[in-house]
Amino acid sequence: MKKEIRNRIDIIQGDITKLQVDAIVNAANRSLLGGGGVDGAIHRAAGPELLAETRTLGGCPTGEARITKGYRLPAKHVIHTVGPVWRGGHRNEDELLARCYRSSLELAKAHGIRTIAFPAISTGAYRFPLERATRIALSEVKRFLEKDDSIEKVIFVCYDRRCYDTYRRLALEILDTP
Ligand code: AR6
Repeated sequence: MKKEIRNRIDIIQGDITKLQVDAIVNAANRSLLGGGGVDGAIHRAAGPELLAETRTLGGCPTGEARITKGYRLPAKHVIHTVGPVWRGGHRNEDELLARCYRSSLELAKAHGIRTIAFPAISTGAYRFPLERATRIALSEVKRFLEKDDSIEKVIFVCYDRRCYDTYRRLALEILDTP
C-alpha cells in the first residue's frame, strides 16, 4: 500500500501549462477572471475561451474549486481553486490550503479525472511559506489517494528549483512513512 501511493505521485520541475493530463489545477483568485503567476500562464495558454467560461461561474470562495474545459491547453480540464493569502498563520490558512487540495481532488473524482497536476498553491503572490505549504499538499494528497483509487496519478509541478528540492525532501519524510 505504502509503495503503491508513492508510485501514484510524481514531483517534477517545469511549466504546468505544457502537461497532457486530464486536469491541471490553477492557483486562481476569487474572481476566477485571471491574474499573474500560474493563473496568467494558464489563461494565456488556454486562450480567451477560458475567460469566457470562467466569467459564467460567478467567482469561487477561498478553499473551494470549480472546473472548466482546457481549450487550447494540452490538458482536457482546468480545476480552478483559490488558496488563502498568508497573513501570519493564525487566520485558518493551513485549513484553507488543505481544503484547496481536497476540493480539487473531490471535483476531479466526480468528473472521472484520472491524472491531475497541481502547482504549489498560495506559495507565490499569496506568500504562504513554501515548506509549510508543501507539507500540507503532500499530506492531503496522500490521505486522499489512500481512500480513493479512481485517481491514478497526481503530479506536483514545481516551477523553480527551490520548490522542487523542497517537495523531494519532504516527500521522503511524508510519503515514505506509513
Ligand atoms: N507552472 C507551474 N507553476 C508555476 C507556473 C507555471 N507556468 N508559473 C508560476 N508557477 P502564484 P498564488 C508557480 O503566484 O501564490 C495570481 O495572480 C510559482 O512559482 O501563481 O496561489 C492569481 O490570480 C509558485 O510556486 O499563485 C492570484 O491572484 C506557484 O506557482 C494569486 O496570483 C504559485 O504562485 C494567487 O497566488
